[in-house]
Amino acid sequence: MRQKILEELIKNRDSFVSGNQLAERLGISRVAVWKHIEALKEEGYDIIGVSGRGYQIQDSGIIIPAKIMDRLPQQLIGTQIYYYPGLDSTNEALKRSLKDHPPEGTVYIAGKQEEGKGRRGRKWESPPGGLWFSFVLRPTLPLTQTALLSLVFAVSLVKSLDIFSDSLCQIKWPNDIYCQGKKISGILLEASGEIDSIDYLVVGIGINVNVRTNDFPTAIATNSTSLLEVCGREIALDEVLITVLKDLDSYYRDFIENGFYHIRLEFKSRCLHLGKEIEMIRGQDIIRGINTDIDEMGNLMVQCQDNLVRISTGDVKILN
Ligand code: BT5
Repeated sequence: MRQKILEELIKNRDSFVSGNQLAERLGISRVAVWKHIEALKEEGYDIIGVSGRGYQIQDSGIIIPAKIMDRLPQQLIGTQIYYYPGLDSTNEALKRSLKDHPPEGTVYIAGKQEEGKGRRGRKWESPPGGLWFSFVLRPTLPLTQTALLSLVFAVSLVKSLDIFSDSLCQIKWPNDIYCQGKKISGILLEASGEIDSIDYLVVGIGINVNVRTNDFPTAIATNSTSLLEVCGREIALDEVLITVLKDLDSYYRDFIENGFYHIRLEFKSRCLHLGKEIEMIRGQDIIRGINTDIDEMGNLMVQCQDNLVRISTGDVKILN
């Protein structure tokens, strides 16, 4: 019933809906309507109530899981979808839920995150208007193969975002998505288990959809963009989500069935710095050279003065 009230409020988001109207449409008492509205507010939905006029929902970017799941029949990724108006981090919330054994492919989405996480303890800005979500997989692959998934999902994301952005997106190794030279999306993989088989993999994806990056701290704002900024108009969050989940599912299946071979070629064709001079920091060393290749294990190959260096982790800085 709570879901139905939410749907009514979203359908009529431009006006107020009175308690009487909701009660009549849904065949419940006004007191029951009031209780459900209070419960929705407690869950974090921004609903205002004005006496004599009724209720109005303030958030335009709400995702209705049932509608998304209807559009994704027989998909592994999106088998179950949960939407929360606000969370600390979808990765953290999904990891907390793992003790209840959610089905593989379960997705957690947040309207905003208070403690969105990047890699290596970095922070991820997650205001309302973006797509912030995580899903759980249990691949029966060794950890080395599982690590390739961050590149696989990056290829999947550029393909999805191309549909919505007016210019082609590119990948900064291993899995940052750039558009017009600025970061628009990032991926965070967290795995647990043994080296030869993992228990679970939580994949977190952040996409700046209807986000104004000027509101980010200056150091981040100068290097980030959003679909809103690239296209100059708002894009329906649920349409982006459906496209992204479909592509993630199909790339995941393709990788499990056919391996990394042709996905690697796609990655290379979309890589922002292949053939360019880059710099990486490894421990105390600075590695500087031409990025000549991405190998079949997903490593970055860098031709330094006299030797070819293989890099498996780190952040790329593009020199020219
Ligand atoms: C990433 O880390 O790019 C992974 C981001 C994953 C975020 C998703 S959202 C859903 C799920 N739940 C989570 O808590 N996280 C995942 P990294 O490569 O370390 O990039 C982090 C850096 O990107 C920061 O240090 C900033 O410089 C920059 N940054 C932060 N927020 C950004 C944003 N919204 N857009 C563009 N750049 C951002």
